Amino acid sequence: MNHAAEPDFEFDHPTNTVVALRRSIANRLVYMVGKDVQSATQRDWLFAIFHAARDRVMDRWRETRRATHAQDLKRVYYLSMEFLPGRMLGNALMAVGIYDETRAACAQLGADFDQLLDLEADPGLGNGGLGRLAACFLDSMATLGLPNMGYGIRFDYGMFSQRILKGQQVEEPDGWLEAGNPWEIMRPEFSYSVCFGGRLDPDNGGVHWIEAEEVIAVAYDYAVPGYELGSVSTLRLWSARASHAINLDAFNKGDYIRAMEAKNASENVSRVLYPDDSTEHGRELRLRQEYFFVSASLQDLLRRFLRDHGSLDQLPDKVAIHINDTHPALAVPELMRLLIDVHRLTWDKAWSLCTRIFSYTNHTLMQEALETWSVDLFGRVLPRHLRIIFDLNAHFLAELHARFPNDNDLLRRISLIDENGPRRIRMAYLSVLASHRVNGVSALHSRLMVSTIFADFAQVFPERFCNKTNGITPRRWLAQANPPLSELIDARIGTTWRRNLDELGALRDLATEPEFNNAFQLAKAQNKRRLAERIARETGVVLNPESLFDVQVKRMHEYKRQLLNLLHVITRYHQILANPHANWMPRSVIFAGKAASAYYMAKQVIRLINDVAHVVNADPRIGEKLKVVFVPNYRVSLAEIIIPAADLSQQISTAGTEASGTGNMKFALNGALTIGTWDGANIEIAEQVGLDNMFVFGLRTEEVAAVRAAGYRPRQHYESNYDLKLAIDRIADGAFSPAEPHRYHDLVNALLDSDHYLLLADYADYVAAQDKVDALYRRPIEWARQAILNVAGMGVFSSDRTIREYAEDIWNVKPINS
Ligand code: 26Q
Repeated sequence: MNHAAEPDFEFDHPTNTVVALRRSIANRLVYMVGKDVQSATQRDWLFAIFHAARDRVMDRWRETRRATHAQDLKRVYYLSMEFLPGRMLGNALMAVGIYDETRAACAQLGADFDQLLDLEADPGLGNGGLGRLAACFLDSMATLGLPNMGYGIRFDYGMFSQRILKGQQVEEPDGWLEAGNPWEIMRPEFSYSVCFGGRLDPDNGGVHWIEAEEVIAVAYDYAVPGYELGSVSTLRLWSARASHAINLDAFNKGDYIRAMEAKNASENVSRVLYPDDSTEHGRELRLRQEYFFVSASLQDLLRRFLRDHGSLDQLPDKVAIHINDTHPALAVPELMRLLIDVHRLTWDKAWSLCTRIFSYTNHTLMQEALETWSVDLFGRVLPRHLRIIFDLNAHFLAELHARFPNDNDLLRRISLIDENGPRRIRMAYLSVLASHRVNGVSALHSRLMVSTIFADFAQVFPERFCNKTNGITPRRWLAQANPPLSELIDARIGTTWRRNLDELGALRDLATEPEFNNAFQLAKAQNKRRLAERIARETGVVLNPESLFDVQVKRMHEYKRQLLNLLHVITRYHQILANPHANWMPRSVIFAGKAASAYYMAKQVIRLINDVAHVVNADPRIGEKLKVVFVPNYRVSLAEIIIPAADLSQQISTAGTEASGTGNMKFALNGALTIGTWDGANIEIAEQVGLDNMFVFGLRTEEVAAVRAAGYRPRQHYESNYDLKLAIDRIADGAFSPAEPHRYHDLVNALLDSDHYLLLADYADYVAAQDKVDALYRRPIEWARQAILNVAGMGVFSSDRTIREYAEDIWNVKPINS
């Protein structure tokens, strides 16, 4: 390492012994937090440890930046509205390799390490899978030494925190930064002006953007340490600050209060994450958020590029920009604007650079979740960008017209502007048009992508489309979350699976070895006890750790079909009542997940789960044969406790609706068996672990389409299936809501009249699969054998594999040579 550039600039590099760590923590407590052993609160200790850990990441962080620069490497810029990194301290300590040492140092100082770790706020800067995927990708890019930077928004308030009051979801703000954040570093020297509104000056060809309001984007950096400090990446999040220009203007006129109001209003742009992972569209603040972070990020990366390189010609050789779903798609017109209006390139030159720089991942096929913006709203907020999009569209359609002169309907269908009704901009089409690669997130999803929403584009640009099946980082999702299983694996196959997850394949041979099989069961039992204690503490519901832990945790969504799971629960309840002395396999059914605040049906399902739990758990005839619990406030840190404790993983979306799923991978990696539909990455998991080691049920994608095409009649299933009818009738007649018998009227009618996600069509097969689950669980050695085979087959679902594929096929980036 080259630290000694300046002769007098000397400093001490921290060392990693227990003694050195103890001294660092004490130093940080005294000199940074300003406390001593007598007066330190728990949070003071946490912050002192945080600073001591951060010190130990700094050398590699600087070294990563220096090497990337010295080797003049191409960088990936991963643009994402959402990042769900989870708690950072434990992860950093493991990456640096000082987890045990730090714990020992804390013990010597009299601080309770485990309790302190649990005090850290969980940054909820995302809704669900998409944000968590971005975080796994940063971990893998850092571990693989790929030069990169993640760009997003430093929301003052992340995902709301969820409380359950009388069975219903209540949202509360998540002020995760209120007590300060010892990991982030503010970089006010990287501040950029971002403009909104105004108009185009009709002079000069009408392309000058004037009279816009200005907001300042200020950078906050987070170190993302790769495993064993492979390299250290940067997550740069933007926070909005009012520009002084605006304030001074009002202030000079003597209206200080009005100036402060304007300041607040413009800082609102980074105030709060939209807690909706699909349908909420068309809000101006959301558009401003998207533009805000994209504009700052592009200005920042262009500044860095121009500092190091003379000519913009080389931009595609040094810069890859990835857009994570369409939320950052404004990067396309913004890069065009910067290249043309600021850096004075011609249109053709600028466009040719763009189409070599951008790539785009699609995460959903559902029409209602595809982002579009009304032309009117868009033109008011971003007049210059609207003009660029219109010009782009005109160029594109003219070229297409030359290629397909007789197909006017193609031009209408493929246009960036949807003209059926009030005009709207199709952000997904804009993203495809600008990207040299467009990928889906599982094999099925990528196939459906080119046969449905992008069918026309796939005809025109077939070489652009590809698949990159999602993955998860084994560092957080096995090593960190599941110490008992990790230690067991370490003892048998060594520790290098953390970097090379394919090595788990060696566990196949151990699946039937009695000693390993038994130890595997003990590890699971330990995790189940940990979860049962936590659930008892948080909800008062006491689970028997010997019962089968049947788990569905994910966002609440009709397509994910938590209600199908619940229908099975109710059926089981009725069957136990009808036959109380049969030899029932005790089960604990565990739910968790947030519903978008305006999503009525999803909230009703939460309420019904809690109502059913209330009745079932209190029924003395049921006892331990069945327990139901909804664990509040699902988030990354809770997932780390729940997932390792699961016996059964529920992945039961209607075939063709779940783009990939990543929870499915986390459960299998932690030794749960999956009950799942032929959807998303479930299919590829089945291919890896074997159909014999998974409970697959339900209609397949083509069958779903056929059933719908033939005119689906959910009532037929209801009328012809006794158990199903009983379950629905009991919901409808208020058996679970006696104080308000009609509480679930809407929900029942939606099921019987339309059942858009075909719960009733899949019900019988699902219940049959659940019966097979019971039968297998009666044979613990066989169950454990299959669970071990699941773990053993999870090598390909490492996000390291995913990122290597992106690096080679999409970004064309190479690792740092160290
Ligand atoms: C869009 C516009 C306005 C407001 C919010 C949004 C919005 C926000 C978040 C739309 C979608 C999301 C998140 C989507 C998401 O998490 N998708 C999931 O992505 C995972 C990673 O690829 C997949 O595994 C899941 O299948 C997919 O549902």
